[in-house]
Amino acid sequence: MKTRAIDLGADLVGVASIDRFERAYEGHRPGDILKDATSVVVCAKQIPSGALQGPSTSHQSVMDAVHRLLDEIAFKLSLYIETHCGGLAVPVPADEPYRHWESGRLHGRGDLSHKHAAVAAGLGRLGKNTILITPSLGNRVQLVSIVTTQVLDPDPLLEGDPCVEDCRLCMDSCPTFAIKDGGVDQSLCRPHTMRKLAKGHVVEDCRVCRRVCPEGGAGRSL
Ligand code: B12
Repeated sequence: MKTRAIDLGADLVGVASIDRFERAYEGHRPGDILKDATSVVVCAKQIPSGALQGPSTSHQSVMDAVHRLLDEIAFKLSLYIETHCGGLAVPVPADEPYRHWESGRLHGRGDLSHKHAAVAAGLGRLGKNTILITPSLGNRVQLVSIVTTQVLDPDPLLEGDPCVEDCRLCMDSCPTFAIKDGGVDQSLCRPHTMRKLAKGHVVEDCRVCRRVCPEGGAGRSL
């Protein structure tokens, strides 16, 4: 299954057992997505570090492309699991759509949180900016998950703090100081991040908490 995921274009793949999701919000656990779920497969795809430096139009195009690619990997891997391993498999959207939305505080939640699933699958740990840092590709990865009833061997968890000691660059660089207590205040982040361009295109303009992280991608300073 893992070889197939890599053949389909994933750069990293890991497996989590569902007992590792007990701290997830009710309604956002693997069993809420698929009855009798036993495992979650998580795939990561690298993005070019340059996308974080260039204009927001290029960044948005990279985000759209990587999410399409990850959704396709999850779709094909789900079919592979059902055909060759057995059981049912549900691909969880890489980005949108998701069901949970609180309009008052602009707060969304994925049907399953991929970054928490990636930690549970042993792919990395969450940095202070709350996104996943992997040992080989840093934080320059986007993620997708597949929930399945197929019993798969879980990968070992990674230990330790992934951040450079005493580093607070992401928190201090956030223009709205939205990163606090291991979470992000979405009501501060979203209005600043999303920008409407002259022709009406909406792009994610701010990505500073990811760009300044010393645990970046290829060529990162460690
Ligand atoms: C909503 C959302 C946002 C929101 C909130 C981000 C956040 N910190 O969760 C906003 C709009 C702010 C956002 C911004 C960005 N996002 Co976003 N976003 C999502 C989305 C759709 C859902 C995330 C989610 O459900 N979070 C859960 C939050 C709401 O819960 P919480 O209250 O913080 O959770 C707390 C506890 O309940 C507990 N918890 C919650 N669930 C679970 C589960 C388990 C198992 C455990 C143990 C604990 C636990 O832990 C938290 C701390 O206490 C995911 C896609 C997906 N389906 O996962 C992408 C995703 C997280 N985003 C991503 C990215 C890249 C970004 C940006 C970098 C984009 C950019 N502008 O450059 C920024 C980063 C901002 C930041 N510092 O977080 C990537 C992260 C990749 C990575 N390497 O980790 C994801 C995974 C998309 C993808 N397919 O790759 N995003």
